[in-house]
Amino acid sequence: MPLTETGPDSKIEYLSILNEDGELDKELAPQFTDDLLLKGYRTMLLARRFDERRLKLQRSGRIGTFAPVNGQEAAQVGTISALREDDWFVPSYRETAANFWRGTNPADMLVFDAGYNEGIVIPEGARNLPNSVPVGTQMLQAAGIAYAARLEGTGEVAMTYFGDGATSQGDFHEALNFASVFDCPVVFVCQNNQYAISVPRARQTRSQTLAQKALAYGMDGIQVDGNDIFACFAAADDAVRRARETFRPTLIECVTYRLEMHTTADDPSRYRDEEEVEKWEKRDPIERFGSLLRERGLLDDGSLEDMEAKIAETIDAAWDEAEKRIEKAEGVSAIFDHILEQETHEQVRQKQQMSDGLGGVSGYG
Ligand SMILES: Cc1ncc(C[n+]2csc(CCOP(=O)(O)OP(=O)(O)O)c2C)c(N)n1
Repeated sequence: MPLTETGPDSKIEYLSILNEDGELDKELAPQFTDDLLLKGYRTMLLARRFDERRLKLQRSGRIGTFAPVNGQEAAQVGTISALREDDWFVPSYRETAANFWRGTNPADMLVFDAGYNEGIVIPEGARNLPNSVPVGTQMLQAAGIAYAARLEGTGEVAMTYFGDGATSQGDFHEALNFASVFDCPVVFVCQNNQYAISVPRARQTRSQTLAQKALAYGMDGIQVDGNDIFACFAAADDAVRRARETFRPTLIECVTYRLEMHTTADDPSRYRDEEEVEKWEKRDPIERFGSLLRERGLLDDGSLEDMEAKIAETIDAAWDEAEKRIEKAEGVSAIFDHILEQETHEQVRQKQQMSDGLGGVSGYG
């Protein structure tokens, strides 16, 4: 029986444009205005400082748990900035930096972190979906949105975000398969931050890359340096263009690292060593991008200080607004409302239990 070659005819490539020493590949580098470069940097820094404040708020009992973005800012800002305003952003729970790029009000995020529905109401006309806390469901929603966009001929694209752990969910495989078979203009952005809570990437899959899973579904896949904002943008821009022109979906694997805990309920020192974290700290996406901006004369100690001061003001104002809104909010048990037209017995019981447990207060703060 003769053996002949079959299977996918494409391979997975790895893209890096701004390397770890801050050197830019001039041939591959996308062209940006100085304003856009600075906007990208500011958004990344805002997300990091916002996390630092949220950690303090959580530790002092003002808000509940949240998932820090620290280390993944370039993967998010690089990819999301390839979208148009009328495209769809379908996030998971860690997409703080991407949310800021999309104009999400930081006060809304704090109201949500404190447990109130009011924080995730989609503003009129916005194409940003709320954070998906169930791992993986958002990928199916993005495929469905993209399918509808193609049928309605709107020319819109959906971009959805998830982690390495989510690639083990059935939803991931169903979403990729559906999107590819039915030509859905969707970009799947996997932030491979090396861990699904305490489960390392090596225990998640034996595949050499996560990007190659695209080939099984007959779509393009690419792996990029997720701490390099230029590589993330270039891959996303290419994928968005393909989606818009041909409706074909793409899987992008951003190789990155979560520098912080999974959520505030997690202690990463129990499953990873300091050495590994230090190795990744040297590849910090904000530092790397910042060095380039300094070299180009777009950033110096003085302008960075001004930027930090404005960011601190933005965060102070967000917490002031959030506190006022929390006082007037419906109450945390309202999370049971607006789900089903008629509540089930079990929902009625759980809602009562929650109201009793919280003594009917309107918040944790
Ligand atoms: C359907 C579902 N199963 C389990 C969980 C519990 N859970 C929350 S986060 C998480 C790990 C997800 O890891 P990954 O997809 O790598 O994303 P990351 O948190 O690293 O960004 C798990 C299992 C959940 N939220 N939803």
